[in-house]
Amino acid sequence: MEKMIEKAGLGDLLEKIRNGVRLTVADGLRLYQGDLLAVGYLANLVRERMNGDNAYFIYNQHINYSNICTNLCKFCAFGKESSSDLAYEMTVADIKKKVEERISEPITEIHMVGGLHPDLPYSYYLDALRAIKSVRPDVHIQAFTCVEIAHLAELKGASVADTLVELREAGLGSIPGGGAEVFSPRIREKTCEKKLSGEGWLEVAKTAHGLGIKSNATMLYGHIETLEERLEHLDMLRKAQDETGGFMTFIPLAFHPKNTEMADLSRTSGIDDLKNIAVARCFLDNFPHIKAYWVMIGIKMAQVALSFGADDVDGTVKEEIITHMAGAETEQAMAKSQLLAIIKEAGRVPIERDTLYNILEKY
Ligand code: V47
Repeated sequence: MEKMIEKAGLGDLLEKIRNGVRLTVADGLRLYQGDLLAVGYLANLVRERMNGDNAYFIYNQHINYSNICTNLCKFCAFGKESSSDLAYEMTVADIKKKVEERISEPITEIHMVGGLHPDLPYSYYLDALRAIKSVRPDVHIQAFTCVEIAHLAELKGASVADTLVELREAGLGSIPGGGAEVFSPRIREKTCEKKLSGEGWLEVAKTAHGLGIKSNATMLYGHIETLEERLEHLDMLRKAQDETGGFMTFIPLAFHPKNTEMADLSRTSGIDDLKNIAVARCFLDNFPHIKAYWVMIGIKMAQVALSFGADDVDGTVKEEIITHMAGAETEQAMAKSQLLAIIKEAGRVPIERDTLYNILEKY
C-alpha cells in the first residue's frame, strides 16, 4: 500500500497524516488531483484513528414544512414562488400530524428545514417546534439551517443569539448543515445571490456553538465551483471549528441538476463523490464525523464511502424531498435492516446513534 502511495506522489502526505500534522490547502488540492485509491487509503487511516470501525446511523424523520422561498437559488429544484402550482406549506397542525403518523416507530430525531418563506410569522416556527415536542417529548429536533436562523432573527427583530435561545426553549436541539453551499462570493453571486453570505452562515453557526447548540456543515459540490473554491470552503470550516468545536459532522452534498436552472450540468461522478468524502476526512482534522448521505450519492456509493473516510450514513430519513425534486433516483426512505446490512457488508460495526452521537445500540 505504501508503495502505491509513494507511486502516487503522496508519500509526504502519508507521513503528515501518520504524524497528525495538519494538511495545508495546497496539500488538499493535491489530494483532489491524486489517485483515488491512494487518497482513500489516507482518508481511511484518519477515519479508523478517529472512529475505529464504527459506522453510525440514526432513526430519523425529515419534515420539509414549506418549499415557498424568496431566495430561489439556481441549484435548487425544491424552492418555489408562492404563486407556483408546486408550492406548498404545512400548517402547524399538518406538521403535528406528520409526527403523529409515525408515532409507533422508534424515531429519535426530526430533521426539519424549509425555504425562506415570505409570509410565515416568527410565531409559526416556535409553534412548529412546540407541536413536535407535544407529540414526541423526547425527540431531538434538528431544524432550520443557519440561513433560516438568520431569517428568523430578522423576523423577530432580535439578535441571532436571542433568537436561538428562544428557539431552544421551544424545542430546538441542534442545527443541520444546509445552506452552506460553497462559501466563495463568486459562487454565491452566480448561483444564490440572495442567500446569506458565507461569513454570515459561519457567524450563525459560531453563535449557536457559543450557546452550546451543536451544528453540522455541508458543501454543495459538482456544479461550477473550482477545486480551489472547495478547499477555501473547507479551510473556512476548519478555522471556525478551531474557534468553537461546535460542528459534529461534515456532509458533502452531490449536486443534482434536474429541474434546476443549472439543468445543463451533468451529475457528479462516482470518483468525485468518493474524493469529496476522502479529502474532507483528511483535511477536516477537527471534525469528529464525515457523513456519506446515501440520499444524494446512492446507497451503493455510501457503502463504499465507509472505506474512504466516511463513518456515518445518515439514517432512515423518510420522505426526502429536496434531492428528489432535483432528480435523485434513490429511495425516499431506508429500512433500518437495510442500513445494518450494508454497514456489516462493508466490514464496519453498525452503531445506532442519537443526533449528538451518543451510542444507542451497537450491532
Ligand atoms: O442546503 C439544494 C442542498 C441542502 C440541491 O445536517 C441540493 O445532517 C443537491 O443540508 N442537489 C439541504 N443538493 C440538505 C442538507 C442536509 C441533508 C441531510 C443531512 C444534513 C445534516 C443536511 O441540500 C441545501 C442545499 O445545499 N441542495 N438543492 C440539489 N439540486
